[in-house]
Amino acid sequence: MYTQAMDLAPKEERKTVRSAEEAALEQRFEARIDEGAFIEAKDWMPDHYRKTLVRQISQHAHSEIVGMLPEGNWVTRAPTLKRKAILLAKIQDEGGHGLYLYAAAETLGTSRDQLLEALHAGKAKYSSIFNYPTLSWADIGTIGWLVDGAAIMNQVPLTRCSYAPYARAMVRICREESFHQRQGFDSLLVMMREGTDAQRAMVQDAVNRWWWPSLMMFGPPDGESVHGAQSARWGIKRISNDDLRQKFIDATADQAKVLGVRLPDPLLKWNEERGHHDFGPIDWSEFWRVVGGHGPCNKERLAARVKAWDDGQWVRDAALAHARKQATKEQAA
Ligand code: FAQ
Repeated sequence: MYTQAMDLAPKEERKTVRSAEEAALEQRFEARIDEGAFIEAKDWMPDHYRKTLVRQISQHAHSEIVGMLPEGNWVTRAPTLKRKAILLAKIQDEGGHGLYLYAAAETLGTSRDQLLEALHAGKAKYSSIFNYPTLSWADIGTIGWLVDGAAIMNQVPLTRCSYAPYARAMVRICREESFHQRQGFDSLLVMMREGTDAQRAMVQDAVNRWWWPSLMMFGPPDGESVHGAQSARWGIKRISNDDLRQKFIDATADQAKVLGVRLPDPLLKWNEERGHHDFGPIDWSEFWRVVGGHGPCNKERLAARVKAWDDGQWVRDAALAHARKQATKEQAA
């Protein structure tokens, strides 16, 4: 009698056979990465590559969703109907980005429920920037200019990420973020050029508060980046944290001149020899405090997300009940 069990080698031998197979698969995977090929959801990939992607994509998705909160705070207080419509559209875009990204993470075998559970339990990270408060209307323009500006700088290289479903999601996200950055800049430009002295002061105050946290969005310095080298090796990150931060500073310093605002760094200066701006030290203790859950709004942000999830339970229940009813009807027909 031939059974499947009889085909199996003893346990130890099986392990060696499997690991030899795995070594060959890994070699092929690394060769494909070296060729610059894209990896699709059904392709074989090492566990560590999969986990790295789930970690980064889920953090990214959570950032988009939590990122709706600081801006949502100003929907009812936008100064004109036009600005309110633009803000609403922008916030909806961020929600959409979160959904594409959760879908991209799901292709790696982790469900959206699992990802959200980790967020709500305070185990998953999201971008440090969204733990700062939005104190005035100028904060909204400044988020568009600086926060979306930093997001695009970081995300354009992700359109060439080796994991194809993430790269594809990033193409559309980057197009929308670019519109967001321009609307923020436009909103500030109007205040700076046509506004009162008080409005100009409001813009300067917002820029003073958001500048350093925006620089922290790119993550810790390269020497302290835990995942940076491996993610670069795998073609997940194409440009390092420090190099992206420098590119952002160079681009933004020129935009600040057009706006007529001062970036709050007395050491910010063009360095002809380097072909880049020099800048002052970043307070990394503040960054780690915020990432560790002790920023100005961490508790409030998490509580708002948990409440939204709990309040929405009846909608999810109703949708599932409706789907079940439809399926039963179809079966009966
Ligand atoms: N905040 O080893 P690395 C947006 C953590 S979307 C919190 O260098 P990695 C749109 C990092 O996770 C903004 N944590 O990490 C919008 C790791 O901890 P772990 C989000 C941070 O992954 C605009 C540890 O530090 N964008 O703004 C941060 O190689 C306006 C060591 O760091 C993305 O997520 C941080 N800033 O590089 C929405 C883009 N930085 O996981 C609404 C995709 C680092 O071991 C309104 N992500 N950490 O526990 C990335 O490109 C990367 O994940 C980095 C970090 C560059 C963020």
